[in-house]
Amino acid sequence: MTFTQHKSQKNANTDFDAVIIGAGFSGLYMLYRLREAGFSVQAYDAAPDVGGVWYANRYPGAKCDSESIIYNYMFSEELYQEWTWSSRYPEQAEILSYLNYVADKFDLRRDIQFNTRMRAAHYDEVNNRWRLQTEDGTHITATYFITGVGNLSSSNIPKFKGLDSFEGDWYHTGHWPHEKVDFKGKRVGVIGTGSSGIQSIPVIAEEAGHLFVFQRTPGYCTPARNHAYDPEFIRQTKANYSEIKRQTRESATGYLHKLIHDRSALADSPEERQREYQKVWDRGGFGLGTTYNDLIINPTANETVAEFIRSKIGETVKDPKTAELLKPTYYFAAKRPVLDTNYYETYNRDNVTLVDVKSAPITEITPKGIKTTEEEYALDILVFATGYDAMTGPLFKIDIRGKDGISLKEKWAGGPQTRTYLGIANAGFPNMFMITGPESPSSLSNVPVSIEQHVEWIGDCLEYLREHGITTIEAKAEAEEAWSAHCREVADATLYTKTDSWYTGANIEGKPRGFLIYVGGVGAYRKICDEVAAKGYEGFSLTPTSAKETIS
Ligand code: N01
Repeated sequence: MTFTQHKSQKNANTDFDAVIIGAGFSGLYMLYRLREAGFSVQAYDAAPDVGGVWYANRYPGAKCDSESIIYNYMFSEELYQEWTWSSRYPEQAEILSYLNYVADKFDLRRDIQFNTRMRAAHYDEVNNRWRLQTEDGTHITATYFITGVGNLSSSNIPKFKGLDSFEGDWYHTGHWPHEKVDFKGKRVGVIGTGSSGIQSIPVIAEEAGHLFVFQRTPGYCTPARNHAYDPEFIRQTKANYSEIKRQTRESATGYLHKLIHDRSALADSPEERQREYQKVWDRGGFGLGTTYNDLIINPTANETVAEFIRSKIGETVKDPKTAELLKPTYYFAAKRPVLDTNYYETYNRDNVTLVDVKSAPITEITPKGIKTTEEEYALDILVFATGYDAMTGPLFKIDIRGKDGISLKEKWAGGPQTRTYLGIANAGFPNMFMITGPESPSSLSNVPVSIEQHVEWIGDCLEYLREHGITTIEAKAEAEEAWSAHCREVADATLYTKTDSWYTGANIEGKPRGFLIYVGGVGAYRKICDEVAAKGYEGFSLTPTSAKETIS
C-alpha cells in the first residue's frame, strides 16, 4: 500500500458523535480534543493531506505574518517544547511540516478522510441528527456538525472576460501547484497587491524576464525584518511557555505586542511621533498600529501613521510616478496591512512595471495577455493574487441546511450583518458549531489563538451536554440578534467599517456588506464566551434527551 492510498482510505463507519470539516489548524485540534474526551469523531478534508490553507498556499514567498513562536498550538506544552521554529516568520513549508508533525504525534490521520469534499450537511429535525453527503455520494450521520473550513480558503477569481482564451499558464496564489512554477525569462503578470501579491511579487521579480504588477489599490507595508532565530531566544521562549500562552490568550489580538503608548497619537508632537513610529519600523513586524491608542478609531491620528508609511515609500521607490501610485490613501489598517520583504525595493528593478488598473481597469484577458482600457500587455504567465470570498465563502461551499430546510446562505442573505451567536453557533442550526466563524475575532487575530479558544469552548460544551443528558443545543434568535448588534456597535466605533475590504465583504461582487469580524478583543471575547458557558450556556436552548427521540 502506498502512503497516499493509506492516507486516502475511507472509514467504513459512517455514524459519529461528531463530524469535523477541515484538517487544518482548526480541524486537527478539534479532532484531538473530542477524541481525547471519548467522542467518536471523524474529520473530512478535500485535500490529500493535512494543512488546510497551508497545504494549498504554496505561492513563491508564502509565509505567515504572525511570529513563529506564537503561530502554533499552545494546548500541549510537550508539543511546544518539542518543536523549534527556524526563523521569526514561518514559511509555508515549515508550517506545513509543523502540522504534519502534530498529525503524526497525536496519530490524527486515522480519523481523517482525505480527498473528500463534503457536498451537503442537513439537519434532520425528527431524528436530531446531522445528515451529511460527500461529493462521491457517501452518506454520513452525526450528532454534532463542526466546521473548521478556514476563513480564507475560498478563492476569488474575478470574472474577467476571456480568461478561457489565455494561451499561457495561470494560477491563483491560494491553489498553487506542488511543482515549482518556472518564471525564468517569462513575462509574468500579477493581479492584486494584498498580502499574497506583496509576498510573491519580490520573489517572482527575481526570476521573471519581466514582471507586470496590476494594482488596483496599494497596500500599507511595513518591513518584516525576518531573521533566523537565535538558540538563546528559543531557549527563553520555551522556558516562558506558560507566560506566552497566558499573554496571547488575554491579549487584544492574540499577539504578544501590546499597546505601546496609552495616549492619542495627537498628544505627541510630530517629531515625537516620528521617533516612535521609526522605532517600531526599525524593529519590523506589526506594531505600528499599536503605537498609540487611537490609530484605528480617529481619522486624524490614523493619518499620522499613514503619512509615515507614505514617506517611507517615497524614500524607497526611485521613480516618483511609481512611488505615488504605491502610496495608499485609505485609512491605515482598515484593509489588512502587510509585512514585506523588499516589496517597495522591487519597483526599482528594471524588469518590474507597476500598472495602475484603478485609472485604467482591466477589460479582458486575451489569448496573449491582459488588456486594460489603455493598453494590452503580452504575458506568458498570469498570477491571480486576488484574494478570497472570506469568512462566509468557505461555509457556503457546503449546502448547509438547518431546521425547516433553511440554508445558511438563505439565513445570511439579508446582510448587512451576518447573524450568529458568538460567531460559533446559529439559531435554526442545532448542534452545529463553527470554528472561527463570522462575528468572532478570527482573521483579525493571531488565528491559532482564536482557533484554540473555539475548539476548547466547543469541546467543553459537548462534554457538558453529555454529562447533563442534553441532546440538542441551539442558539436563541434573540441572543444572536444581540450578539450581531454588539459586533456592529464595536466595529462601527472603528475605521474598519469605513473602508471597502474583504473584512466587509466588499471584494466580492453581490456579497451582502457587513463587518464580518468581532473586534472587541481576543481576551474580552474569551471572557464573554466563558461567562456564557458558566451560566449554563446562556443564550442557547438546551433540550434534554426525550423519549420520542429515535436515532436512526
Ligand atoms: O487577498 P486580498 P490576499 N482587478 O483580498 C485585487 C491572509 N493572508 O490573498 O484592494 C484588479 O488582500 C485587490 O484589489 P482591491 C491575510 O489575512 C495572509 O492578498 O480590491 N485587482 C487586492 O489588491 C490577507 O489579508 C498572509 O482594489 C483586483 C488583491 O487583488 C488575506 O489572506 C499571506 C481585482 C486581493 O487582496 C487575503 O490576502 C496571504 C480585480 N478585478 C494571505 N479583484 C500572511 O500571513 C481583486 N483585486 C502573510
